[in-house]
Amino acid sequence: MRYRFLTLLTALGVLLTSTVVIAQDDDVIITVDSTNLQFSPSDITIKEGQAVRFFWSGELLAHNAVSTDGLFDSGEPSRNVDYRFVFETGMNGSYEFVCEPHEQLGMVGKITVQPMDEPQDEPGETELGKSESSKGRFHIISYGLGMIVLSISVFLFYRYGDLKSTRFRKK
Ligand SMILES: [Cu+2]
Repeated sequence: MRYRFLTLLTALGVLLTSTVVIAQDDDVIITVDSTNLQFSPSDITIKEGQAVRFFWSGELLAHNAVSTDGLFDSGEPSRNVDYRFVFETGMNGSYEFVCEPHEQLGMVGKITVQPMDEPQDEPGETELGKSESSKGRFHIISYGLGMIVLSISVFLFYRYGDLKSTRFRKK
């Protein structure tokens, strides 16, 4: 009985952890390319509510990412950076950022943040945006449901397994 409970607990833990990971799935990761003097990608377009994650590790040179208007700043240049910045609703616009030690060498980038409600004169993009976000949501829901079904299956499997072995023992 205790074993079964532990199994359920584990399944539930996996379910919760996976959901959190999936929920951050639409982060856009900006790293440093193989030349070590360029952001990759260096020009991105996201939507309000999305986050940009500046992420690199074990780089040859130390880098940082600082927006020219001072909105975000990953801190001191470092070979290992994991800095996440969320563009909240109302923060649509264009943001340029630089790597301070290598700005002169062209290590710069640009983030375009589109408003939550797309402009009416771009119906094509509106459709694409909507279907993309609903797809993302569907993915989260279906993943969650999948994990719940899996948990129940595991529970039933052990239950059924017990019944079967009981019957077997009787014979
Ligand atoms: Cu740099």
